[in-house]
Amino acid sequence: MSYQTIEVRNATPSIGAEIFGADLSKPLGNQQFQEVHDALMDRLVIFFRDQNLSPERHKEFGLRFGKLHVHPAALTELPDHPEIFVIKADEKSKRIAGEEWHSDVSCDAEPPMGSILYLTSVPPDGGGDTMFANMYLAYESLSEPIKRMLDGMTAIHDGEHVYRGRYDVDDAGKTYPRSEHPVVRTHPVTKKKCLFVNRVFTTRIVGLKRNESTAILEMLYRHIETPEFCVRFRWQPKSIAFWDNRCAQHHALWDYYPNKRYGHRVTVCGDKPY
Ligand SMILES: O=C(O)CCC(=O)C(=O)O
Repeated sequence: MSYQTIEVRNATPSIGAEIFGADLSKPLGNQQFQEVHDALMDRLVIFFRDQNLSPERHKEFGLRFGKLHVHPAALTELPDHPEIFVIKADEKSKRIAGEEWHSDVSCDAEPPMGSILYLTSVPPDGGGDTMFANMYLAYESLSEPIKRMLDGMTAIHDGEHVYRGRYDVDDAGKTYPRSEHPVVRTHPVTKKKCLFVNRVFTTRIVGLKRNESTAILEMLYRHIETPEFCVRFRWQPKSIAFWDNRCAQHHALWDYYPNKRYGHRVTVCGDKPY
């Protein structure tokens, strides 16, 4: 890849890059937008530092990449911005978002294409890093017999056990998304295959006996976490991570209790996996 308006410094050989030369507080020109998009396609997750992003600008930046997603379960904490999902933890938290490896809201029929997380407050003594893993590499490094077995299989992704009662809202009578997706999906832009099952939402592989499904999913979940597929991002206030949910999974580390961590996430809609 060659870039004219930004500098892209890879964070590891397999995933992640830090982007220099883009000021996201201002609208991006077409050339720079294309280069940021290309860097995301190439690196799966991109990082920016020292950005000043109001909720309005955050949404405008997300809108360059597609329609904005509204979370199916969380109460919006910013009444004027239902598209902003607040990420926060403090001494009162009993859990945080993203403590297990996952792809955002994969229970949706059309799961999000990408998520743009902007943190303004990070724990004072360190901690609170986010890990990202490359799902192309996870697929490609499986043996041929396992690839053949998984190609053509589908799995159920369910929001019920994840979201029911989670956000302290009365959700009696509410139904949460549940969808069937290919275990191996094709990325709509790069056309490459990637693994698309995750510990948070995927409950079973369709057509297998329960113990077969559990064993295969557990094998895949452990495989997905292989350190060589991963990058670990250390946040600073005003950092941004923008990840492609179609080909990357992530895991937020909660090693900083009772300290505070706060930010806003804008999520870009995606399409039906195939
Ligand atoms: O807080 C983070 O670093 C990520 C949280 C998360 O998993 C998410 O926004 O999907």
